Amino acid sequence: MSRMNVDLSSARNMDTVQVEQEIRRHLEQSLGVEPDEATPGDYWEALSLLVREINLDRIRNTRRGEKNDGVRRVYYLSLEFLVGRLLGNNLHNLGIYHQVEKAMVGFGVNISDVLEYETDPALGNGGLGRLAACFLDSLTTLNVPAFGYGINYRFGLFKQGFVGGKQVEGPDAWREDGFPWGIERAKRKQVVRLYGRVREVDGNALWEDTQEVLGVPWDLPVTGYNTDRVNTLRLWEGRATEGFDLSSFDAGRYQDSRFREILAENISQVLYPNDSHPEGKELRLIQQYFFVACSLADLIVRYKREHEGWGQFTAKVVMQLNDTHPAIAVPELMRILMDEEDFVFTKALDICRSVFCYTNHTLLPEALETWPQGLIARVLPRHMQLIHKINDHFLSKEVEAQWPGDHQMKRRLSIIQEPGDPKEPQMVRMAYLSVIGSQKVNGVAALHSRLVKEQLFPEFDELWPGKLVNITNGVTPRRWLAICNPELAALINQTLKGDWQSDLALLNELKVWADDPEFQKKFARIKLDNKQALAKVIDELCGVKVNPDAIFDVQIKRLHEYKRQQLNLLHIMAVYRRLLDNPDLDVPLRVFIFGAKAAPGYVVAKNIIYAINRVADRVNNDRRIRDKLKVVFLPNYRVSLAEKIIPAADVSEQISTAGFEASGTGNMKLALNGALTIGTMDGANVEIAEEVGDDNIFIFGKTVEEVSDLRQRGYHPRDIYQHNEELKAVIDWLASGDLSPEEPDAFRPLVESLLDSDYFLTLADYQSYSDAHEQVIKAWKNPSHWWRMAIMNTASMGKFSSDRSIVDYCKTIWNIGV
Ligand code: F58
Repeated sequence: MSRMNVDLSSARNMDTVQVEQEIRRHLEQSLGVEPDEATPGDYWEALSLLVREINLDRIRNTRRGEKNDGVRRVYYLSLEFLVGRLLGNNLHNLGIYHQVEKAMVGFGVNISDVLEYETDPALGNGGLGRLAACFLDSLTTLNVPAFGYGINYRFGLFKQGFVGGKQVEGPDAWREDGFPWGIERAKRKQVVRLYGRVREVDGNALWEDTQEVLGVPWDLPVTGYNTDRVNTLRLWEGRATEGFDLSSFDAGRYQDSRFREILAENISQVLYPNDSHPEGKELRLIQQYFFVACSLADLIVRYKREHEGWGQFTAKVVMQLNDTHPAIAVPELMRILMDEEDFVFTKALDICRSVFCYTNHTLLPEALETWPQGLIARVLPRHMQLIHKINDHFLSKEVEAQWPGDHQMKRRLSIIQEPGDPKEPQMVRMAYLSVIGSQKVNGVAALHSRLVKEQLFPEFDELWPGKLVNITNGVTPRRWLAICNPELAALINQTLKGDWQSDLALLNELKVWADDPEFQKKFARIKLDNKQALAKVIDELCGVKVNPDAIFDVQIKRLHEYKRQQLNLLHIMAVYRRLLDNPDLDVPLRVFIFGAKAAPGYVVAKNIIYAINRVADRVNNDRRIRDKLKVVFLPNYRVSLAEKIIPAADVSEQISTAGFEASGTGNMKLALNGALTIGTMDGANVEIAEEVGDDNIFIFGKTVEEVSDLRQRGYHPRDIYQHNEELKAVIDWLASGDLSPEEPDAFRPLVESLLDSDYFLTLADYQSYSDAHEQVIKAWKNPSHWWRMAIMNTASMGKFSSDRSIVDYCKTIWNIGV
């Protein structure tokens, strides 16, 4: 391949002609096609190769600079990274998006068609994975030396389709057709050991008879906005060690000889979509250990290359555990330090407690990971010993010092949970292991962090005051405004001085324009354009025509009972009935838009999807209501779909039961793009309300305190059902079989969950939610008021940039100057 004609370090300054030459060069010389016969796919590939070339050059420069400086690095360990499509993002960060757009016009090709060609890697479930991607973007933008470490899954989160309204899951072989961003670095492979047994020799622990698998790294360059730094997202892939085990094969143990291959091939095959109940999958535990072991070995090699001895380790390395999924890193580092590097136990624990930090993303008891002790002991025998050792030390020294003789407290704080039923296994609480092995523990929004202290880990907070902290989540304004909503970005550029993309607080200056009729008109026009574009997508995906003049009311997030898509559904059903009762009702047109995947084993969640689709079918085809109401469930919700929905949203549904949504980040993206929130006082909604002011948000429902009061008094959903005529009517309708005549009991899981337990208080919040929707309608009927509110929302989102979150992490947790 011939070299590039321009200097890579100045890619930012490339003009349209140079860009055009470079695209032509790649088409002709890398792909062997003439521009006039090239498809959008070819253009995409040519552009990606061009960007890859620039990134590789910069990655070398970044590394060189770091080696010379002996920098402190952040390692973000996460089983999920929802990076989204990369070409548009990279072009934007390189500052050549517009040149490329123009060059494409020259070739007679629309850049949107080219960008659409890229697969959207679904290497995560939801917010936790997307947060990791926003953080990598911000780390790089802020010039923080950082690595992301994760798994290069062959199959990402399942592809969602609907058959007769029910969710069906298909495989997501996202990189089958090639993915130009990934760079395999076979030379940096690591060996990971599993199973086997531990033998004590002269006081040393020998972990023997293990099975070995290889981890091969696959690097994705991470670019930042307005910086030449390129960080790395290193994803590990499982491979069998060379050859296969001839001795087992000769001895007739064919299964054993194949074992390594099967195991290795399976490790990085699939992302587990388990939600609601953690499945005790051995393979998931192996995945966790596999990526942790590879990552630790890798970063230690890097550390040793740059430093003599271990003296600088805690100064140069900090590892953020994204939830408890990488928690096995704590005993793994202990093992390395004690068994391979001759550290004594207490010193090794001190080091762990300097380099690890843990982010908690949930209070839901069933979502807090535990593993059967026997399973860990079998798969990772040495690690189980070390967990016991950490636990013994913690209970006998630290808990004992704080609460002398208090056995009850020791039982409560033990990493090993004693089962209620002696027949059940003892479980290892990964959250406790993470807290005990970390320097700092953070929640992801102010309310959540308070509840982490008060409800989840009160004893730890008492034992180690100051260890539990808050870092409110954020989102990257590059992907979630500049790139996904270019018209609004252009309006903001025209209106503000300074670069809001690097300093989102500058948006505040838009407030003076909130009442300006001309500005409102432009803002409203942009929203309408975005809604027109989304209407097309809706038609393509759902075959439903929606009117862009309608209110676009959006709920996009994982499907979970605590997020209460069912509350939205009950209200929609009520609205429909109101319209049937009175087709002349003076209400604005409304389109309710859903996007969500349900974990395949989560029965009620899937039932909610089915119910929404059935109601949608009925509503959308009922001429009596004269198109006043439409309901659409967009299939296969993912980052690239979010980028189309969010700029087009008028209303953002953030309606979780108070105390359950740790933060939410969709709430921030939607408000940033001028959608008004209808929401509970939960997660980051609380801080959004604080920023936008009570007049610019629709808050409803029980607060955390009211939820807990109600529970204490005794909650009886059937009482509410009996006393609320409208609510009773819609639930009866759901239960009647009318929506699914061929399967009259179809919605029993949902109806029973609502009437028998209603753990998430859907019925308790129903009336308040319905009233809040009336307020939404009232505001919509007054356009100048509506657009003022919408502008105020965009203008007030400065706090929710992930750049701010990362600065907070640097100051509060990582001890890095930015
Ligand atoms: C989410 N967690 C929180 N978990 O629900 C959300 O409030 C928060 O804003 C976000 O993290 C970022 O802090 C989340 O996305 C998962 O996806 C689980 C991963 C493991 C399997 C079960 C779902």
